[in-house]
Amino acid sequence: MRGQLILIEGLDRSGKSTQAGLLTERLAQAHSSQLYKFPDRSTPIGALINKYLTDSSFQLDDHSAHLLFSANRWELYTELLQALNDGKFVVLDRYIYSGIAYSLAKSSLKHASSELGDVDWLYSPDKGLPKPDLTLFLSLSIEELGKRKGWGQERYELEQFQKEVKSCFLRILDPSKDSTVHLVNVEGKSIHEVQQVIWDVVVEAGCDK
Ligand code: DGP
Ligand code: NA
Ligand code: NA
Repeated sequence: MRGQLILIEGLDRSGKSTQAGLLTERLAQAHSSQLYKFPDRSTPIGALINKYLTDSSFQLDDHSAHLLFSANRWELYTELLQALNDGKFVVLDRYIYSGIAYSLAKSSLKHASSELGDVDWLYSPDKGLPKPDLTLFLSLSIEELGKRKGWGQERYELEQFQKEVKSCFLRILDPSKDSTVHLVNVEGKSIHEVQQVIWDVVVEAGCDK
């Protein structure tokens, strides 16, 4: 039987990597589980993405960057699909919605996407990747994000840009249009409290079985 594919999305420093790790451990109590983090900086394309994120003097056209992040997901496609088909429960730390939201937040790509009819161009390179059975977006205020440790080290970690990314995420992740999407408000909550809320959503959706 195919395993479940559960995605945790959120802004930088929203705690999604911590929560994705904890969810993977929780699922491991009853199943074989595996965590994939995107971007995966350990691959050939991931190394280029890492350079783009950490070296501000390294320039890439926004369209090229968009395609590279998608190509990075395709690098792991065969392995990920195999894991699911083997019955593994797969947790994703970022995926296709980060791909759309971070690009849509750039004025250059807003224009490109509207020319081609809404966000078609932005979605197209990810078409064919397995769709998550459940997506959780960890939501919190930009003010709280700014106070968190390690903020401001990489390319996208600017308050104004994160604001824009947040509104793009909320535009493309609409629980009223897609029942697999859930918004989780993590404002002021401890790691343990957020973990519990996430687990409740996973159980409610039947994705623990
Ligand atoms: P992380 O390792 O999760 O902190 O992600 C690194 C940065 O890359 C973060 O600012 C979010 C951004 N990012 C993640 N996925 C994508 C993507 O598919 N496209 C773009 N443009 N940015 C992404
Ligand atoms: Na980051
Ligand atoms: Na992270």
